[in-house]
Amino acid sequence: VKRTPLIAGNWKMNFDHLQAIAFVQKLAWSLKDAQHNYGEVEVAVFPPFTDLRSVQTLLAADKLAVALGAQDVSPHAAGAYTGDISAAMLSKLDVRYIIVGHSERRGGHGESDETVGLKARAAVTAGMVPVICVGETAEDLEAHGAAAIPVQQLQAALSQLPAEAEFVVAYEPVWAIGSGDPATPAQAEEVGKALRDVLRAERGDAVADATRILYGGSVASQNVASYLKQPNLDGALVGGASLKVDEFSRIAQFT
Ligand code: G2H
Repeated sequence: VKRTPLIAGNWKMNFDHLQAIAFVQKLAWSLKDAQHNYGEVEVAVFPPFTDLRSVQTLLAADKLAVALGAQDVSPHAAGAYTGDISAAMLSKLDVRYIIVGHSERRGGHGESDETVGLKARAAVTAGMVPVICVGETAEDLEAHGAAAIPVQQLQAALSQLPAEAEFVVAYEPVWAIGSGDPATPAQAEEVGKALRDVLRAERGDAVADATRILYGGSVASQNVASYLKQPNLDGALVGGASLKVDEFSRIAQFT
């Protein structure tokens, strides 16, 4: 089954909007230069909220082949939620993807499986594609093995999503994030396979075959190809290495 790989750059809390413009411009040039080096791949950047408008304007004006993503979204549609950003607001900025349930939100902001599911649903309702992050901590790994917690997190998110929803799954073992110590390709594939089995059981063959499952956690240009070779991994969610133009561009040319 053929799925277009997705290379997603999660900037986290880095780059103000001026830095964002400079970065995306350089990235687009670099990708254009390298176009003959890679096959079909989708590249997306996930800037902080304050950068989205600037990046949107740049992408639209120059017709650049980079998709725009957001790092989070409110589960609520509108109203008295100080500090929150709604899915409708993001969709007006040509945002296509929204990360939900990143471990830095689950862990650092106490987001439950239910909240993550509601955020994914808010993204879908507003016409966008949630990137549902799942992953086990070092303690989970020790106690339950690699796949059990990611599988449970995915099932919980799916229970909130309508049958026709399009979404992406990102497997990010918490112990591998920002550590420089990524999961081995075989470890990541094992969980990728378990997640695809969940998709097949809960949503049927068409969804299981079409849905992209990304690996995230210390992805770099030297290791990205080894993940993309795995039958159940279809891309990467890249943090630290997405902040360097040359490095991120090399990652996008993994083939
Ligand atoms: C995991 C990943 C991107 P990094 O959080 O979401 O970050 O590549 O820095 O491990």
